[in-house]
Amino acid sequence: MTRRKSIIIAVALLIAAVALLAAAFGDKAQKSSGQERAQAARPVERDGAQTATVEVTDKGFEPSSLKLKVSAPAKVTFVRKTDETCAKEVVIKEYNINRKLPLNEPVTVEFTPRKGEFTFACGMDMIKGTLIVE
Ligand SMILES: [Cu+2]
Repeated sequence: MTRRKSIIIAVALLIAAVALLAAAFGDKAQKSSGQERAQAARPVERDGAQTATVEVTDKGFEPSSLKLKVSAPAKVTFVRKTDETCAKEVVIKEYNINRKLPLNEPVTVEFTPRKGEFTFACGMDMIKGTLIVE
């Protein structure tokens, strides 16, 4: 085998190894972010506020829990996507928030989270979600 050929083979093996590693790590990264989403969604920082969107679907609030940072202004936008729900308003008792949710109309509530766990719910307190503030 010539030296040139063995270099080509070595490079090909290296590329294959890198591709395998990338596939393995990419898969792992995707899995852990999926798990995170199932636990609690994290807000996105925008204009000095932590922002997040919660949809009302036939499954309830999605995501059903949000992790917020304490004392940083929060803007949470609720969008009701279905008529097949009793969650036509959202209530966050501890923050004196009670807003109607017209179909497909984003409604943003603003508040400054205090440490603890708080419930957001429909007007009858049947469909619920959780704000985890830490
Ligand atoms: Cu309800």
